[in-house]
Amino acid sequence: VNWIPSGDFTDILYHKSEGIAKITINRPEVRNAFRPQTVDEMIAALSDARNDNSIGVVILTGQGEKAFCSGGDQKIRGQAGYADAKGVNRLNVLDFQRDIRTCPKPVIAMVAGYAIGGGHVLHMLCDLTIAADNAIFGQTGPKVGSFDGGWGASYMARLVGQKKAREIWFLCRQYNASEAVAMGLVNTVVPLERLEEETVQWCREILANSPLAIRCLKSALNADCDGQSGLQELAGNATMLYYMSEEGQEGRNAFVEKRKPDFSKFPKRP
Ligand code: 2NE
Repeated sequence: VNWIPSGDFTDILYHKSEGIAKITINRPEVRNAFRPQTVDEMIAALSDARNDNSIGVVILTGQGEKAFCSGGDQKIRGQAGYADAKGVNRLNVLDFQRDIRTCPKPVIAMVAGYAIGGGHVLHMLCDLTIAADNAIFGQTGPKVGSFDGGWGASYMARLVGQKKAREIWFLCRQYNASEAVAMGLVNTVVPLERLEEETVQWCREILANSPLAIRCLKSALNADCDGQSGLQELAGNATMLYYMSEEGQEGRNAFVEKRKPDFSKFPKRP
C-alpha cells in the first residue's frame, strides 16, 4: 500500500490510501502508552477520517512490533486522571472510545505485540481485530490501581461471556493470540510479517460492499448494547435515509416554497 502521510501530529502517525485511513500510536518507547495529547490527536485523526468522503474504513494500530498499546501512560498519571501539557488531569480516552464506537465507518484494530490495559479496551471497541501471532492481550487495572467499568467491562462480557470477562479482570493474566481468537476476542491471527497485508485485504473486502448497509449494520449492532445512545445512532441513520428520499424532501421544499406539502403521491406501504 502506498500510504500517504496526512495531518501534523506528534504522538501519532496518520496515513491514507485506497479509501483506508491508518492511525498509528507512535510512542514505542513506552509500548505505545497514550497520554492526553496522544488521545487528542487520535480523536482529531478519526474525526478527519469520518468526515473524508473518500475514506471507508479506518485501521488503528501501534508503531513497531512490540505493542499495539499499553494503555494510559502511568508515568504522567495524576490524582484524577492523566496529566496534559497544562497539568490538568484527564481521562479523554473515554471520548475516543465513544468516537470509535459511533464512527459510521468500520474501525479495525491491527495488533502486534501487547494490547494491554486501556490499550486492550481500545482494540475491543474496534469493530474487528486482526492479531499478529506475537500479540498478547490482557487487563492490568486491578494491579496498577485502575479499572474500566464502561465498555471495558460490559462489552468485554458481550464478547467473551461473563465468566471469562471476570477471569480477565480479576486475575489480570495475559493471553496469547490463539487463546484470544478461541474466546472471541479477536477475528483472526496471522503471522506477524503478514499483519498489514491481511488487514488491508479485510479493508478491501469491506470497501467493495455497500457503505450505507455497513453504516446501518454497525449502528444496529451497537444499538443492541448501547441503550438510548445506541438507538440514537440507529435512528440517525433512518433520518438520514429519509432526508435522501423524495418524500422527505417534499416537506422541506414545501416549507421553503411557502406552500402546503403534498404527500399524496407517496405510498402508504404495507
Ligand atoms: C506492556 C508491558 C506488558 C510490556 O512489557 P515489556 O517487558 O515488553 O516492556 P517494559 O520493560 O515493561 O516497558 C518498556 C518501557 O515502556 C514503559 C516501561 O515503563 C518501560 O520504560 P523504561 O523503564 O524502559 O523507561 N511502559 C510500558 N507501559 C507503560 C505505560 N502504560 N505507561 C508508561 N510507561 C509504560 C508492560 O510494560 C506493562 O505491563 N505496562 C503497563 C500496562 C498498564 O498497566 N497500563 C495501564 C492500565 S490502566 C489504563 O490503561 C486505563 C484504565 O484502566 C482506565 C482508563 C484509562 C486508562
